[in-house]
Amino acid sequence: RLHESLEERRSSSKHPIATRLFELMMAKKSNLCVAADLTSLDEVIKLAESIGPKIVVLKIHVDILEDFSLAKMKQLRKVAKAHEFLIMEDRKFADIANTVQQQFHGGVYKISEWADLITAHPLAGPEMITHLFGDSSSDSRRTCGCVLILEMSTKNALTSQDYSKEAAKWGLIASDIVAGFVGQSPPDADFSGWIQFTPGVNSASKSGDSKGQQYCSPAEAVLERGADIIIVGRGLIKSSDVVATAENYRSEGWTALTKRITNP
Ligand code: UP6
Repeated sequence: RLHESLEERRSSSKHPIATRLFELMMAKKSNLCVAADLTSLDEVIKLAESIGPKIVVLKIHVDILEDFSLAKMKQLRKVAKAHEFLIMEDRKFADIANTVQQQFHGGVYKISEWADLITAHPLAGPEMITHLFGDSSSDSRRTCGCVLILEMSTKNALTSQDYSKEAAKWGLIASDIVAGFVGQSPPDADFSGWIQFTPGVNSASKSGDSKGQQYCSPAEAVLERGADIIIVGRGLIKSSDVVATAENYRSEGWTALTKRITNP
């Protein structure tokens, strides 16, 4: 995977959302996902309008929003359509399939109505992954991709090598559900149609956030850790010029990815 072109990888992808994401990356020359960890959806929409052209994914945590409404989510979807990026809900689902299905489709948030990608911990086992979106007739199997959390970025995370190795195997079996994974290194079962998302990226801070988060630079994430897409949160949203900062991360991330592909 690491040295294959995005075009080659797009053609081996088995999930329509991963296919779309490869296309967006190539068209926008971007492998930047911004973690819009703001507490107001109005603010998220404003941020998305300004940095939309630079990013391929906007990642949110719907349960930290104080002004959530489905009407506002529709507005965000319009921005996503206009600027061509995907919306990832970083819900980190982690329960039995029967519960997760309800969390995904129901409740207040109705995540299945607006998310292109969701994250899930493979903790509950392979059946949870295969049944995540509902039965085989569920539209969500085509409209939403699961991103498996194989490794976490934090100090002393319990996502050991054995754990992520086993989970990656389950992901391969469910390749019609899984569009990619969150990780800090390429998994053993490193299927080229999958997209590796790597959080814990911050150019300004090497030391982490004093609450267990650990950071590396965009180049390290891509060249040393195997990231296809870098996830940048506070490194961008706390900056005084988010558009300029987005351009810096886009350019650093994309240069590193191009270098990895062209100089194996
Ligand atoms: N995230 C991590 N590490 C993981 C998985 N997810 O940091 O292993 C998510 C966090 C946050 C973002 O939930 O939304 O990525 C990182 O934000 P930061 O850049 O501000 O630290």
